[in-house]
Amino acid sequence: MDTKLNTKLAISKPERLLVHGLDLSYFTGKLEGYLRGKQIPYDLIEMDTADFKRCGKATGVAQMPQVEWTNGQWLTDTTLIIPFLDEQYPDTCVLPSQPLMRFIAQLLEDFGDEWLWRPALYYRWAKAKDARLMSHRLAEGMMRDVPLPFFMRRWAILNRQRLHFLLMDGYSVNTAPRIEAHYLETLDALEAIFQQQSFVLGNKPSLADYGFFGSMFRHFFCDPTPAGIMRSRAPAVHEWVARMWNLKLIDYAQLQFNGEVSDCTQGLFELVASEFIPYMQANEAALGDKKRNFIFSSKGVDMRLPVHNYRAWRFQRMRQRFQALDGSSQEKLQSLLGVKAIESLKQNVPVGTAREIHPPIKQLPIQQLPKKALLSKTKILSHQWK
Ligand SMILES: N[C@@H](CCC(=O)N[C@@H](CS)C(=O)NCC(=O)O)C(=O)O
Repeated sequence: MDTKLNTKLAISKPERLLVHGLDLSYFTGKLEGYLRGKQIPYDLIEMDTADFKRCGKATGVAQMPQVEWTNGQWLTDTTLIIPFLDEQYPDTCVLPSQPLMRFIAQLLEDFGDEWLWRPALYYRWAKAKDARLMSHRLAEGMMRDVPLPFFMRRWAILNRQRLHFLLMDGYSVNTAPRIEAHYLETLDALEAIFQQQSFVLGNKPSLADYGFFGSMFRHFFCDPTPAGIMRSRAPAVHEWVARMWNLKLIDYAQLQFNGEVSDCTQGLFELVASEFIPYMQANEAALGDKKRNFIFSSKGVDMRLPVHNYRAWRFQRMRQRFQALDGSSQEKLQSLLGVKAIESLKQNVPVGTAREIHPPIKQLPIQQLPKKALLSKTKILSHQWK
């Protein structure tokens, strides 16, 4: 172990991180891209169902990725892990220090994480070719410790994913074209950016790029149907995905964010303002009304969506950050997002954050727990860096 103390947090860093996840997972891909960019050595440990449960017990949240830090400490939730690691390894920060650019990068991370999830899962599980391939991969990967014949493991995972990520997440024959449009519109908006500049916020990679990387890399670039669309419709996005996987953030360390948002990002901000912010607002309102589902109208197409506590917390965090900005930054954001979205961001944040109000959200950036023998049944997939 490297026991050199970080003077700010006095935390010792492990030599290698142990990342529990899957090489087809959205958020594992987001974290892997970031760790590669920062050149932080890690091993990817392919989860099986037992490891998924064990990690969930250790952190209090059943999700992937989950990261073993050191001395029995765990990291969970990429949106908390990234700022934590940025502080630990400050030479290669992806969070802009200038407050307005920082807010924009975090807003786009929210959009990438929470808005593109639905179309990403839709293409994977609604399209026959994609569903066949991915159910095969999950049955032989994550489900390898389930004592059932292969065809039954495959059948079980296919049905589980279709139930949760299609039927319970707004999918029907009527809404399918709109869910596809969420991908196509984002692809077009990103294509307009990458035809002009190398990264979302200019010539330096930032949190905004990693916010898009999970869905764009692990789903839209790799799953057959959306990948075909990306190759023909958005070649600059295709090229950006590959570049993100290969870049070293240290090569960009000397560059500064210039504090100006280029005109080519306009299409992206229109999507954030017209669909994503109203969606986040409707989700929080439904949670306040103690509903489990709500109807969201996406350009006139009604979708029945489940309420997410976690997304209410993300939206409250977004408002807190917006309200902490100075007047001129708020005005600049109004010119990017329009009056209506700004009014939503100005709404009061209830006392405490949603995380405190809704105790099931237990994600902590770092959690002290007794060391457990977690690795007995797991398999190290790949060794990255060194
Ligand atoms: N906010 C979390 C989201 C993690 C997440 O939702 N991961 C997905 C896989 S990519 C998951 O664990 N899904 C659980 C399931 O499918 O049951 C993060 O950023 O790490």
